[in-house]
Amino acid sequence: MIIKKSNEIKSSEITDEKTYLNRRNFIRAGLLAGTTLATAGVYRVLNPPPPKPVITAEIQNIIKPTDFRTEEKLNTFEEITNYNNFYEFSTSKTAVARKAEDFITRPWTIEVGGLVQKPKTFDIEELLRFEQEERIYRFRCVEGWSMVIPWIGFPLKKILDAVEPLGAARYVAFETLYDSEQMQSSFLAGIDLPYVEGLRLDEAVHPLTILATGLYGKQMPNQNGAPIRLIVPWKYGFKSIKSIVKISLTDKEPPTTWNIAAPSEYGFYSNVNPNVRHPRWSQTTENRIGEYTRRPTLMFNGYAEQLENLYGGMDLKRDF
Ligand SMILES: Nc1nc2c(c(=O)[nH]1)N[C@H]1C(S)=C(S)[C@@H](COP(=O)(O)O)O[C@H]1N2
Ligand SMILES: [Mo]
Repeated sequence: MIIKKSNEIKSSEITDEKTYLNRRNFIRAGLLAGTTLATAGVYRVLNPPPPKPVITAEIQNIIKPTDFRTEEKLNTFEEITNYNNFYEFSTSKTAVARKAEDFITRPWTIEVGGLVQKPKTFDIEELLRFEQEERIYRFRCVEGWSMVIPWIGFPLKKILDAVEPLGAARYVAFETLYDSEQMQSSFLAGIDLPYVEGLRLDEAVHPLTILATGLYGKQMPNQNGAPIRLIVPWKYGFKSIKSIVKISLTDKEPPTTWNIAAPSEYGFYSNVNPNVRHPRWSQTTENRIGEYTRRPTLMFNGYAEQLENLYGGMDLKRDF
């Protein structure tokens, strides 16, 4: 999650980019002397094709509650599906779509267990038969960009209720699929896999917290975390773990991927908070994808009123 604002890019780095581009031209020239086959192969590496348009099945009978929807302008389907963080596939936001194109998401199950009365493995087809709702939420990445996304899904509480948490359960741990055959990001991603995340149980059962099965009325595109991912709109985007295969109720705060990778930069709570700097950049404003001027970041990403007393007594300055 290393980002640079354009005004922080040094001219030396820009020169590097030019040298790099010249080298590409030089390699291309050299290829003219090679065989047609090799030329074609290397040409494809140097000029990756644009991602194919995403086509996923429609989700039927979506209900559209009047609450849970911001009136702000939606980001387009193209924006939402071509600017992604999904380190298992690539650390480049614009490359994830193409790298995840052939990701296999059927059959797919989520195992729900731990401190529960009735552990259960849910099949994705069963979860898609739950009543599906549209939730139009702001989505704010800790890197300083944001979008407005019309998610489809259902409250996480629905599956938690079904397994009947025991009294000792206080947290919920989530895990993403890790299949090194299909997910070939470089070791430079710098995070341990599988990707893991967690919530406090009261955050997990909050009505704003959903398991999302799609967006724009269609099943989840691979690059956005097919076939099912978490959405917690008042927290930084990295809490919203993708392509979930396992959920466990626990009595201890579960480990979380970005906290393990950089504990001084990413905490467990990670509530959106314009008053708490990331150690390397301010969080007071954000770049809404598609807009030219930065807009102010809202406390709890604009969801403070709906959270009621979730963080009563907590020192929000230390909540990063
Ligand atoms: N498994 C997994 N989940 C993940 C990530 C990831 O790299 N792997 N990236 C996170 C981050 S940093 C963000 S901002 C969002 C991005 O979601 P989007 O691509 O749908 O916008 O996914 C989050 N969930
Ligand atoms: Mo993010």
